[in-house]
Amino acid sequence: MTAHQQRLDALIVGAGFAGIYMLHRLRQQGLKAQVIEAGSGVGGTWFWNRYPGARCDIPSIEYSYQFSAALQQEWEWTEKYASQDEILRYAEHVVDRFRLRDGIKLNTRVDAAHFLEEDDAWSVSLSDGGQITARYVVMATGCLSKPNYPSIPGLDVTQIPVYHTARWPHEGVDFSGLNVAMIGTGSSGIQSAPMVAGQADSLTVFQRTPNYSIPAHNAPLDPAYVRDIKARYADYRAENWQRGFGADFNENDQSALEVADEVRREAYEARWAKGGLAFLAAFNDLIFDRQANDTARDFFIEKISARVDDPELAKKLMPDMPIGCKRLCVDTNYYEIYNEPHVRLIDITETPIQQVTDRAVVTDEAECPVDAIILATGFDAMTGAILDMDIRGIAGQSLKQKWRSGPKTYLGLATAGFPNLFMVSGPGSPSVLSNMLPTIEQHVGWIADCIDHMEQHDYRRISVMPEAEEAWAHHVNEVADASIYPSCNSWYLGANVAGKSRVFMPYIGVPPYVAKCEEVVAQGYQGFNLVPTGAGS
Ligand code: FAD
Ligand code: N01
Repeated sequence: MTAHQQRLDALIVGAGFAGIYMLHRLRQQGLKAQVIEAGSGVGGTWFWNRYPGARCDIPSIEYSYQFSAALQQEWEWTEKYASQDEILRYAEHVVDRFRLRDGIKLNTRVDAAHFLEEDDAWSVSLSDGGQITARYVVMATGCLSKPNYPSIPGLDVTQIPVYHTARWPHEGVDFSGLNVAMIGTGSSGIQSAPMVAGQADSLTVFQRTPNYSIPAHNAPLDPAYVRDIKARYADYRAENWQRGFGADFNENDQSALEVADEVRREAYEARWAKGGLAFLAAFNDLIFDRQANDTARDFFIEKISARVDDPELAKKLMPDMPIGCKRLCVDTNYYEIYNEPHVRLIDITETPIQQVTDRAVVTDEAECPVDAIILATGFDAMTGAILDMDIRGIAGQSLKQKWRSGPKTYLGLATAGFPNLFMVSGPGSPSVLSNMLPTIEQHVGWIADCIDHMEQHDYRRISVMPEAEEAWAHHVNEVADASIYPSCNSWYLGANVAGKSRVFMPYIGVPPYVAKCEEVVAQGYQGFNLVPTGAGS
């Protein structure tokens, strides 16, 4: 075997929070494991998304690992919602603290992974020409890691500098004195627009769909609050596992429709004053009942009106989809920028972008001369990064082919026909509809335990039973169909990417999901087929 041909027990793709913890767990179990990461550093999301204003929207006290009580106690977050650079420092710290750096190969992409049936192992091809054989492969490739680039004539050849929020230059960008165009008004656009507006000579925002956004009210963390949480961190985490999104949203168990108007309004005002995603837990039916949702929508519409001086402009910023149908955005002064004379909104459903030239973004109506373009156009979510690789399972079946009508998995952990291959936060798991650090840890823990089970009991192959996968896909859709989620064109459905199949990808509900994962194990890996060493396939 040459230096370029390596044999491992497990290969992990991606060095975000999922890959980092996966490596730690598998090493603890004595496996020879390695992470392959395309970027030049660890941290995944927090390595790539360095746009101004980038920060988390789940409080950092919760958006952090819980596998090590010592780490939890030692690390000090400075703000309620930590900034990108602080979260990246945390990821770097974890890698050093648990001595993982030598197990991570950077600047290298996994291009292909082919299952060797005779060997019960994966043959993995790397972008540097390297070849690795591994008995297990774990895709820790991220739900939001493949940027979505709009296809606008001229965009790929323009002389105007173009920056995607998810591929932001490490040295930062100084927009002082520049006229800037921003395309996209999702969380990334809404977080960065006020920062860019604060620097640039002018900012023109090109909006396709208006979004709902709630103030973050971000602030330095109160040391007394941190002391209190740290004194009961394990209990606090345990309580949050019982919550629908796995986060402390202070859920109210009443229907929005069963309380008096004043009570409902008071509840909304209180949540608005606090800020953040917990607004959606003001009542138990906001994401399940359109009429209940409308009450929250009316409240938001009023708030947008109050934040934007020009009523015509305010109207353009008002979404007509149910609130929460696309991920609720969390902002600092987003709507207020439109009260400034140098910020302009162009609704591209009225005046579509025709092309980008070497000096301007040209719409049906006008030419908008700009010096820089920001693409806040999001991601090919949930499946984009996995399907970028040539993955071939039993009988050479390609995953792209298998998922051509939408992804199918069992529990978002594995997919039939691709033995010994696991996914962290795969489609069909709560993933993006949860506080992702805990649910990443839950997935990593499940996979690590499963591999340990295989090693201890001398199994050489684990594969998903097709009927278990079908039943799970049916269940994921059944739950989604009872909610407001499928009612708008969100990335949860793949609707933001041209040609992508419209399938609702995440699973709604952390507690029932975790219970199902535990039950599957308790029933002897129900829905999986385990093949002992020495037995035929
Ligand atoms: P990622 O962090 O995406 O890491 C995946 C890694 O895999 C990347 O580094 C990528 O380069 C690498 N990779 C992919 N394909 C290959 C390949 N073929 N070869 C080699 N390497 C590859 N979630 C929350 O719960 N709360 C939040 O507040 C929150 N804020 C967010 C803010 C932003 C701006 C974004 C974009 C997402 C946010 N998320 C949030 C979701 C976030 O993606 C997850 O919380 C989490 O960081 C995902 O970690 P991960 O390790 O699964 O994936
Ligand atoms: O991406 P998005 P994002 N022409 O897909 C528009 C997490 N996150 O990077 O809605 C014109 O939400 C698109 O329009 P439309 C979080 O989970 C969290 O902002 O498809 N416009 C939309 O307005 C989030 O949900 C934070 O009609 C085009 C925008 O671009 C997820 O990541 C911060 C277009 C994309 O919005 C993705 O967020 C950032 C085109 N061709 C991200 N294509 C936190 O706050 C797309 N658009 C923690």
